[in-house]
Order: sequence, then structure tokens, then C-alpha cells
Amino acid sequence: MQRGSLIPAPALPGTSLQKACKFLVAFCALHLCVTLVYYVSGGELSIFQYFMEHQQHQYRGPVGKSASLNRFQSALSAQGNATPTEESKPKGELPMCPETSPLLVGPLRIEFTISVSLEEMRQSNTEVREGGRYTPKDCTALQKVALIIPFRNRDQHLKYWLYYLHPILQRQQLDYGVYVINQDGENTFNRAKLLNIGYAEALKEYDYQCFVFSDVDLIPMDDRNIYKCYSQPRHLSVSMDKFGFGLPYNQYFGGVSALSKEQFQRINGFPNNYWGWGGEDDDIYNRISSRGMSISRPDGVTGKCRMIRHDRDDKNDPNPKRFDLIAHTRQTMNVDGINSVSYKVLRVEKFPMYTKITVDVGSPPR
Ligand SMILES: [Mn+2]
Repeated sequence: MQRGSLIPAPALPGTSLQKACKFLVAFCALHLCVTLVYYVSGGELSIFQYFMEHQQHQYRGPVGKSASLNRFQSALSAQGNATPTEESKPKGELPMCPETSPLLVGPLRIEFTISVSLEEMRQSNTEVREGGRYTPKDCTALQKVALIIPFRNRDQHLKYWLYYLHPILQRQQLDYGVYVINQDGENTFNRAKLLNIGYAEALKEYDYQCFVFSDVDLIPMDDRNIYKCYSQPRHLSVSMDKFGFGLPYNQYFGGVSALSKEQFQRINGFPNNYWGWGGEDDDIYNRISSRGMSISRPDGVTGKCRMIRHDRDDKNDPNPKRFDLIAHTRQTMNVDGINSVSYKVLRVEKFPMYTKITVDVGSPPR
């Protein structure tokens, strides 16, 4: 005999109140469930990513490897990657970074009156590795970029450059390394040769596909000005405060520029014979246009940048031969460039925020 069916529950007063309470409890439970589901899926979709990664492992090989091993292997397979702009399927466990980084913030306040220290920089950029190397940890970067800075006696400028650029480059989700190419000795400065050396030396360290050549005193004012390579050689410092936030002339290619490995090879790199200030950037422009390429640029707002004001350096006077040299770019570019650069590496120093390569570049011909 079933007890419940025969013995009716005592008729309590307020049955309708009980019903209302039950309904309220049920409603709260439902609300809790919905909130939970929303919270879980809203958390960067991590559940779905985990699910997708798990599936990829099943396709790619035995399950159950440690995450760090998988990451190591994905780094290896990414190194064998052929082209920088390739939008391929995820390599290993990480998906490709998005075409536009979600971390960008747009216009930036850039000032050179604050005090900056390397130690503070190290503490606020904990993911930057020794030698100024960084690799995004949540996705595979679209490009491996070497930043090449020609340098001599500009430590204060370099501090500002590192202070501002490291956070920007990380937000741009680049797999990058910073190389300061330091010209040893007191001979006349040779910017373009230092850039060639930076290209060659960076490639000895890592499979870089893109090279951004930046003066040490130029800081972008907007992180949407991406320090990467494009289908055409890129001029990035298009809107400098020094020139009233515009181009000094249309063919201007100085300051900050980016060339892919292929673009750089195609023009035989940069000229080695420009000693002293000026002309080498115009020579590079001529090399590019004589190979049928054009210059790609950001718009004038995105391309705004600040130059740290300074006096002209010693041993970097305007080069009186520059106009003659530029006139002969087309005849000389096949014999003078990355194919003929001669130098001696004196020191390679790994600092927390950058790699400093000190080189003997020789002296100008008499
Ligand atoms: Mn300058």
C-alpha cells in the first residue's frame, strides 16, 4: 500500500503561498543556471578553445603530451614556416593571432620628460625574454619581426625607445626581437651599413621574415601603426612632429621602415657606401622603385610619431657625396649591398630588453 496516496497531506493554510514560494525557488535556480552558462561562455570562450585544441591534438599526434612539450614543438614547426604573411591553419596547439590584434588601444601619449629605467622596464615587461625577445603566448604570431636600430652613444634615446616600444610591440602580437647595432670607434657613422649588419646578424639567431629598421629617436604615437611587413616595402614614420606631422617630400623613406626578407633580398639590401648623414634613405627608395615595388604607408593620423630632439652627433656630418651617390643607385645596387657588406662583430651582449651587437664597420675611403 502506498502511504502517500491514502493519507492526504494536512491542508495547511496558505497553499497558494507555498506554490508561490516553490515557483520562486524554481525561478531562482533557472536564473542561476543561465548566469552560469553565460559566465562560462563569456570567459574568453576558453571552454571552446580548450575543446578545439584537444581535437587538434588528436589529429596531430598522440594525446597526453605535456603542454610545454607541445608548445615547444609548435615553436619548432612555426620556425619552418615559409612565408611571413601566410595565414595558415594553426601550427601545433596555438591558433594564429588575429589579423588585427584586439589589444590595440590607438593614440598614445608620448613624452620625453619622464624618467625611465631599464630595471622598471624589466619589471613591467615580464614576458620579454633576455635579449629583447618576445613571443605571444596565446596565439602564433603572424610575423617574426627583427627590429634593427643603428646606434652610437644614444643611451638615453634608447631607453625611451625600449620603454615605449616594448608594450606596443607586445600589443601588436608580434614574435619579435630587438637588435641594437652599435658602431664601434670614432669613424664617420654609417647608418645603412649598420642596417645591413643588423639584418645579417638577426638572421643568425632566428628565422625572421620581416625587418623593421628604426632610428633610435623615433616613437610611434599610435599602436595601430603596426611594426610588421606588408606586400610592398612599408614606410612607418610618415607623420613626424619634426616635419609638422607630414612627409618632408613624397619619396621620403627615412626614419622607420619595414621590409620582408624577400623585399630586402630583391633590392640587394642597403648601400654600404654612405658615410655621414643623409642620402642612404633616398638610395633605398630608388632601389625599391627600380625593382618595380612601391611604398606602402599608414594614414597620416595612424602614422604620427615623435622624434626626440637632439643636436647633431659628432662624426655624422652631412655627407657631401650623397647626391652623386644617389644618382648612381641603379648602376651600383647590384654590386653594393647585403651581398658585399664587410664588418667585424666585436661583442654580442644580451640585455633584458635588447641585444646589443657592437661592430667594426671600417672607415670611409679617403
Ligand atoms: Mn634624429
